[in-house]
Amino acid sequence: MSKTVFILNGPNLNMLGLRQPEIYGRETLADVETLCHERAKDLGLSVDFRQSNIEGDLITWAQEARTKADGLLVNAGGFSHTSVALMDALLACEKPVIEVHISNIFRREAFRHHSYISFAARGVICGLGPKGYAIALEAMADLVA
Ligand code: CA2
Repeated sequence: MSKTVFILNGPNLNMLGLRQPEIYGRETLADVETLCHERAKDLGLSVDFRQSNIEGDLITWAQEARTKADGLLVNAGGFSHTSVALMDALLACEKPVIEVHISNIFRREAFRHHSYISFAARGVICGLGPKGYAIALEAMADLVA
């Protein structure tokens, strides 16, 4: 049985590729999903790729991961910098979490430099664009093996 990785994307990531290409590039979230499925296939992983603009959805999915996933990749978008509740849910799910950001949050505004998600994460990848998701999947393959 292949291991399942939830890939959870937070608010505004559905806008990828449609606006602010100077920060987030030209690839859409659908492109990122395709990249993840391709890389997951090579690694023998199964991917469940989701996006929501609603904090409660992300929390519910983190809770669902406790029984339905072996690991999680999380780009919580703006909730990374605000959500103690999502951090708590990720800690409670007791699965390895890797945090991903498309942009380099440390080269941006000071309020983006802190992420609550990092406290629940085994590792953090940022600034490498959509490729960061593929690299995170590679690391996750080792964590769930
Ligand atoms: O760099 C990342 O992946 C972020 O998680 C993206 C979030 C931002 O709040 C984080 O600080 C860093 C924003 C999601 C994307 O928002 C867009 C808005 C308009 C057009 C395209 C994307």
